Amino acid sequence: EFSPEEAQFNDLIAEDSRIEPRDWMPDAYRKTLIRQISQHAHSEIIGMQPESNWISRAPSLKRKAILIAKVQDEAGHGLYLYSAAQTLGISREEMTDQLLEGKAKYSSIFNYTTPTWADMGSIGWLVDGAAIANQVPLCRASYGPYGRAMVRICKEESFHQRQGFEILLELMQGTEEQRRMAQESVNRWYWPALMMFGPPDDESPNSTQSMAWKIKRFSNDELRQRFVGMLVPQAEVLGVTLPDPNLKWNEEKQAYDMSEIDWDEFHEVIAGRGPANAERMRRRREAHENGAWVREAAAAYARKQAA
Ligand code: FAQ
Repeated sequence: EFSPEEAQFNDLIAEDSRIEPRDWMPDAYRKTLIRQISQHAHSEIIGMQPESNWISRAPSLKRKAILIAKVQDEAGHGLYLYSAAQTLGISREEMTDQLLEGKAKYSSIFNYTTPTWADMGSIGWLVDGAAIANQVPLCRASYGPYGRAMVRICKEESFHQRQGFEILLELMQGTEEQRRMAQESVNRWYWPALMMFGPPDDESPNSTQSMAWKIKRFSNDELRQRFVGMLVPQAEVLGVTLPDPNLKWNEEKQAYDMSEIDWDEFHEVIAGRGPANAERMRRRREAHENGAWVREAAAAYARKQAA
């Protein structure tokens, strides 16, 4: 027998309605949302680093202005998401501590380095592309504040994806050396981008419950397939090769056959041993310490206003 609150929660989920902050919800629902939304927020904030690496070296004023705007958008996404998580009863300080103490995860993808300008193209095309494929269904997540934050975030990610595609298109229409640089970058980002969707379905401990609660609408593998299906025609337009010799449409399965993802690499990166994990965390801590005076000043101002 369900309590009246729990019965109401179940009804709201069943009728595809939304759960709002003041509604009763099971502790485990609250906990998994805090986990997913805060990790998502941390990803947006740490995700500023790989691209900020190129702001001072963008090849033109126009590219620099676009890149600054994009990196700023990611900061904004982090802030909406922290706010959405706060409606579940966790404070911004707690979430920040969890990240800085290495207890909270953030997306594996941001632990890869950006040695060339073409990486700005690959991040936009592949990383923002994967983010959109994963996040468009999250616009319908059962928790209201998360779904609503996603709507705006997805609009901005679409612009980001186009600008990345356009960087690669320009390089692919350039010199031999530029084309080589674009292809080399796509080779490095393709597999890590596919890992963004998470472990395979049979090794995804959270999926079944999150799908039953309509937080996730599709499984990790379903979204990964959908993403690859999006990339194939776009790669043709660009003239780049996706670095998987086994990538082939399978008419019978109505899905792409592909090589096995290197899950050891995925687990290594999540465990903190990827190419740039240490550097990302070092810079995040440094930025947090450098921002201490801002937090102190804001708190002092708030106290003064209240008095
Ligand atoms: N990296 O049971 P599942 C962006 C963890 S886009 C690290 O399948 P779930 C935009 C997972 O947390 C990137 N950890 O988990 C941008 C769980 O660990 P836990 C951020 C991963 O939650 C673009 C464990 O493995 N997007 O920032 C990863 O049902 C350009 C087992 O996995 C989001 O966060 C991974 N790739 O499904 C910014 C989207 N995959 O928590 C700047 C929202 C899995 O139990 C520049 N999140 N794990 O300790 C989601 O959709 C889901 O959380 C998934 C994982 C699909 C990521």
